Amino acid sequence: MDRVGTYRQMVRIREFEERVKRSFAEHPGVIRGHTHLADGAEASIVGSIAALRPGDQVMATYRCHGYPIALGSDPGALMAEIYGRTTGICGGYGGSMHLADPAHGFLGTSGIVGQSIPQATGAAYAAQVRSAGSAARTGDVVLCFFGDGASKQGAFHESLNIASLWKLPIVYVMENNSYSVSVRVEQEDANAAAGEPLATKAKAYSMPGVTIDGGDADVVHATLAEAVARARAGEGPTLVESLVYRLSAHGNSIAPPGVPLHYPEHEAVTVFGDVAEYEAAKRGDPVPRYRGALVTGGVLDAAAADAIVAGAVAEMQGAVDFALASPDPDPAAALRFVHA
Ligand SMILES: Cc1ncc(C[n+]2csc(CCOP(=O)(O)OP(=O)(O)O)c2C)c(N)n1
Ligand SMILES: [Mg+2]
Repeated sequence: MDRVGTYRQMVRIREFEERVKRSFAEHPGVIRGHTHLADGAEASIVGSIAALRPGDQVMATYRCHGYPIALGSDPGALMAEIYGRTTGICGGYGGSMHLADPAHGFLGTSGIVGQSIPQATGAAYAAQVRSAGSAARTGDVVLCFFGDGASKQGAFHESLNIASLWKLPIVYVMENNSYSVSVRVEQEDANAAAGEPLATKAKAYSMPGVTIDGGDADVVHATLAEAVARARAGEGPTLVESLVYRLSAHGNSIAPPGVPLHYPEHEAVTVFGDVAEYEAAKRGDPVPRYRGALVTGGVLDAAAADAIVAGAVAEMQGAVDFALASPDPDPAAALRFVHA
């Protein structure tokens, strides 16, 4: 794996998310709809996607800005989508929670918890059929990202069952950030998740299941490389539980000034509900952690690392400028993709 390139991608994702977060203060009321940031999950995202090759595909949740960035999508078009502009990656029709860029293998996302799991399983079935029908045996693989909360959905179990039976070329990456909105994963008096570590659920469906430190890009990459190779070789799915931490609130406020937040409890609980836990997570922040590993290991010097950060800051400023300068959609086109 290109470790410097991995660091660069992690920094680009972090800076993109920082810009989205700041957009609510800098341009109040301009972004409509909720946004969910992936700061804290950069190592998991980039380390996973680094195991893919062209032709492979990815599906994810509403916490979705990082994946297309890692896959090579244009940050300007992603930011413009979040800003609801015609130049957005989906023409402004989708917004933050509905990013898709099939040209880069990013099949899409939605606000429905668990949605990626059956859909990615279907995409893996399609990839298997395509491969069987091609002389070259393309062997494309699908990565399916979802949260710890989504593993409580029935669709998770149905999907893993069929994927195992049919040896589908898929890797399920559960990004366990310890929370479903404000419910802790092990909270006994709530709709939490029984049976830890959650990767043990793989056993029920006769597939390998592993729990890893999702804050270490090298560990993530090594794990995914093995799981992807297994899927490509026709040996079937793997469940990877990638332990990450949500360094931001569950979702960003969409409220214009003076209007109450849609979900004020998100802001109150979230990461700040347990200050000590949050501070410990901040100390283990995967982005500076990876920088430290590269600098200490002599792979990258501090000046080069600073240049990567400066490059990402300039790039994402450009993305915001592009979004702000782009036209709003024509209201007359609002029903264009509505089918009845
Ligand atoms: C089917 C469905 N049920 C409930 C919700 C409300 N909801 C939105 S986010 C969320 C928590 C999901 O937690 P997790 O899967 O761990 O993902 P995370 O947000 O932590 O990344 C819930 C319950 C929803 N959007 N869709
Ligand atoms: Mg979660």
